[in-house]
Amino acid sequence: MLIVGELINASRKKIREEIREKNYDAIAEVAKDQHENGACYIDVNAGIFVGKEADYMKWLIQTVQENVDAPCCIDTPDPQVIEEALKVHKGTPMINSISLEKGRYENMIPVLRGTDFKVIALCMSDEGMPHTKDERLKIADNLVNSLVKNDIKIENIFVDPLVQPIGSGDHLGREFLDSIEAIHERYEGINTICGMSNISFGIPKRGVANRTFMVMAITKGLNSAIMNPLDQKMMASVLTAEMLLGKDQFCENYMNAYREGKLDF
Ligand code: THG
Repeated sequence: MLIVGELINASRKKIREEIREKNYDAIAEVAKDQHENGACYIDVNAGIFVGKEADYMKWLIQTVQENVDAPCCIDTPDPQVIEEALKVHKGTPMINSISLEKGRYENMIPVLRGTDFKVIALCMSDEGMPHTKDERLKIADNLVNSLVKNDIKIENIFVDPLVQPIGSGDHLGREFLDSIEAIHERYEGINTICGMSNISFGIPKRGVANRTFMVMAITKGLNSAIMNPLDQKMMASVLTAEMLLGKDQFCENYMNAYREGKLDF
């Protein structure tokens, strides 16, 4: 499982204030904590700072990369913010994300063309959020084909079928899971990714729903997630699911986690 650490996101109250005040040490700490606990990419999102998003985004990237040896997952719908961010980012970033929405799609393609960037293809269009597997696959098809035509390697594409709250419809968990499975069947070598916590929006005891849904998605082939690597119970579920699916040779990761006390809670 390729883990993208989600915690540096201005939609979180505490982080919002730390970004606003450019509190270097606080952001550095959250970056280091996530990296030490298994995040390969550090998501950075300054989306709530309208008009100042690019400035804060650049500062976040520099702060993260001065403190951890990891690329960022540049989390913004705005292609101009991505372009600004790329001026300071070192190494090969993950772009979060391209979608079929007008303005986003056509302005993002020239930025991505021929690069080795990891690209999240978010299943969203001007028709709004997709609900069924078929709606998701239609958007995914469109995005994957156009990315490949623009010289993005299939191994660098991360399709996000978009998790939606189970409280909005009983079928929404199932449709999401089926789309993960269908995407892996259709495109050999592709990756899938998602932000899991949306599934439990509006219901109590969100953690157990998030963890259970994660395990179900891993069974369908999910191989990357935007998540909190400091959430020990979630990390244990991921590790255990992968071990039981034969994706952890000689149970090495599982046994290491056990020895480090990471399965004790
Ligand atoms: N897909 C893609 N990108 C995404 C998402 C996605 N980026 C943003 C988001 N969804 C994933 N990131 C986060 C970051 C933080 C939190 C949730 C998702 C979080 N949420 C707290 C909660 O849910 O209880 C509340 C926030 C708070 O602390 O105030 O921490 O789906 N491609």
